[in-house]
Amino acid sequence: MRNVEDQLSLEVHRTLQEVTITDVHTHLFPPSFGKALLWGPDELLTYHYLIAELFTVAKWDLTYDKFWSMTKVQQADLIWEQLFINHGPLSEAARGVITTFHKLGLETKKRDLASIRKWFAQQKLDEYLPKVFEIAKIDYAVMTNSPFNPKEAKYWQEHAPVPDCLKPALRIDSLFDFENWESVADAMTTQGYDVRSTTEGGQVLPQLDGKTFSEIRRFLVDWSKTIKPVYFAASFGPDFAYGKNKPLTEIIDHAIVPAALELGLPFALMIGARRLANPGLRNAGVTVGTADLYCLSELLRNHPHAKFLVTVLARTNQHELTVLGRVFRNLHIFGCWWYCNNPSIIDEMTRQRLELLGTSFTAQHSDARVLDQLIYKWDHTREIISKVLTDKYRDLREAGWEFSKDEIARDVRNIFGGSFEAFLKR
Ligand code: HDL
Ligand code: ZN
Repeated sequence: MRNVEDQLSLEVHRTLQEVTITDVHTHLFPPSFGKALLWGPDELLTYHYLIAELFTVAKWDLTYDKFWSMTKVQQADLIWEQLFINHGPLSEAARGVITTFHKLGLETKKRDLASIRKWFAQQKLDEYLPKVFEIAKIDYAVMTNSPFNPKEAKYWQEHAPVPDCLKPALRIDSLFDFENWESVADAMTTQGYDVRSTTEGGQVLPQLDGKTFSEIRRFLVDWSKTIKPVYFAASFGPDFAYGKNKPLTEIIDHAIVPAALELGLPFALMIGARRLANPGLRNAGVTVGTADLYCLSELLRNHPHAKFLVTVLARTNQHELTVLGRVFRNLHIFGCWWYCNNPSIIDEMTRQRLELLGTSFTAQHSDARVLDQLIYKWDHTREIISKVLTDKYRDLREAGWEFSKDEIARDVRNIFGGSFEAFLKR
């Protein structure tokens, strides 16, 4: 009995190691976008997850301002010393740096950051990028591309080259930034879109009329013709209130969904990030909140022909999201986002999703901000999900079902991109 079990776990583990994965959400950029593409040891060490962790151990006299005034190398040295040498790198983000260096064949046990930096300095990005994709076994990664970022918009308007392994996503959080609507509207009007505003109680808000909606829709369609996105995407706080928040609801109903239907693209919603909870930490200072997913169910019900990709940040929202994934065929759930991208939660979420959805979900996305993170984020995920799937196939066998190696490979590919691509094509 034991060796049959071992056989199964070896087979599942091998399949996880061999499956080519589609990374449906990252913050990577093409090398032609210059410094926008982050890579190398100092970017890995100053990942905002590690910056937040540094301040859990740093002395009180290390103020945020003092840290932000340091050079990238000084920040990296401090994080290396504090989180890797003075304390065990046991957090997921710290262990990930070690995994990345180790999988690149670097001698991590010597803890010699200088020689690691020297190795990276000899890498040529145009050769290094495909090498990272090969080690991580990723066929392509979806980026995060904002038409509201003038620097990035310029690269797109100048047709900067984009390798096939990177695909765009049109990121439109700004359309919901009603605190700063005046500058958001300006960004669109300067590009020739007659988006109108109104003032209510001293606050500049979108003018919710047909002209504004059709101009926002035209903005989305034109930008989609330029960058050819895989999907539209926006992140929301835990206060996401479709159906209650009037401007949010009407911009989705009358501009985003019509543009998405016209182009046959899904709209990805990432819900639960409480931004600027600790402003001193900048993008490391975001926390999490439980959203009211009834609002999401209303969106799904109101637009049965539109496709929605959703991930939520709160562990407390995961079960309800998975149930929505069962009940609404126009919803595809994806990833263990950000604070859920940890072995203990990935394990729980993936078990829950397999038990409620079979393979009709996307188990993970890397959210990689630094190119080399693809290596560790996917290595760690493969290990965790290999254990989960071994248990599930064992349960299936005990129920009286047999399955081939090819069928295991089919199911594994489905939860790592196959179901996502089938959803896009449906
Ligand atoms: O809004 C998002 O896409 C988030 O993923 C944020 O970029 C966040 O900073 C992040 O990188 N999480 O992993
Ligand atoms: Zn992200």
